[in-house]
Amino acid sequence: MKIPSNISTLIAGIVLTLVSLWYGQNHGLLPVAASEEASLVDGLFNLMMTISTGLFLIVQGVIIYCVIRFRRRPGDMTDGPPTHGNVPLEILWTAIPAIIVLVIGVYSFEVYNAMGGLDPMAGHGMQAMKKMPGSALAATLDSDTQQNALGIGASPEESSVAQIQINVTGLQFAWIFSYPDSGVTSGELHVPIGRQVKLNISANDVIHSFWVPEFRLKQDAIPGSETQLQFTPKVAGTYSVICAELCGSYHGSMKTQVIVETPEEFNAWIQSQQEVASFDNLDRAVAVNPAEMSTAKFLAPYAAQMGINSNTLKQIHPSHHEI
Ligand SMILES: [Cu+2]
Repeated sequence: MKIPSNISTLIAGIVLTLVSLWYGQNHGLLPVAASEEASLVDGLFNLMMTISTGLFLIVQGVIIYCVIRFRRRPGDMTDGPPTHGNVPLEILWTAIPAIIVLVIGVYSFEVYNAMGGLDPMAGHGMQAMKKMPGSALAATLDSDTQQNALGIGASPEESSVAQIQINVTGLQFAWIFSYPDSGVTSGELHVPIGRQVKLNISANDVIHSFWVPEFRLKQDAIPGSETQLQFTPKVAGTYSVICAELCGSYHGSMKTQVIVETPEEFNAWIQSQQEVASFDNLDRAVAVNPAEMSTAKFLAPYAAQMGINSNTLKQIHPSHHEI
């Protein structure tokens, strides 16, 4: 039985669409989506994956079909027919990519907007910035203040309800996290599930970039200027914090962990860190006066515990931790 070619084209089109739609959702290329914001990025990525799969199958399918269908038969020494372009075809294959690019452009714009990227300076004036010579922009740390730095990761409405603020410092070659609410300083980042986290990111030396693939979020750490990143952790686990900006010879080792845990585990961790700190301070108070020590010297005993070497510590800006 001979199937009419328009019906087989239709069937091929349906199969191609179904395969593309399925693969767009099941490519398995992304790590676990551990923040609320990750699904926005994944939606965009999945759409691009769907379109790419369809295009790949069309292009490869046509090539394979033509190679077989129009192959040279034995004894055939003739030339192919002379073809001088095809205007409808030209219009079609210009219009389709144009539409695809437009759709992806509008969609990614929407995702960026939903994450607050279009209005990073939302709701604040320049007077909120206190610029200090030679140091990072002084961050206003109370939770009710408006954003005063470039940021992404939450819509402007959400940004006023940031629940946990954490100061992140990037330096060659480590990340340091401090929790202004509890006075805890750590070399690894702990965040509780379901609460909005706001990172105030700065750098002491060169440009670094704070990146957690599982959160689908990345933000530069810039010396002399503060940036922000907001997200709501969703899935418990231990993920990598990676420096995504070539920052020197040991850039590749500038890694630490972010631990997403239940609020109870998070509180227990904060408490354990406070106990360690107060115990050490007590010990130290008998021997030396911390106020007379440099930041690097003062932090040295904690360094081993946090996995930071002494060279790294020396680079900590002395004014930075006095908030
Ligand atoms: Cu770095």
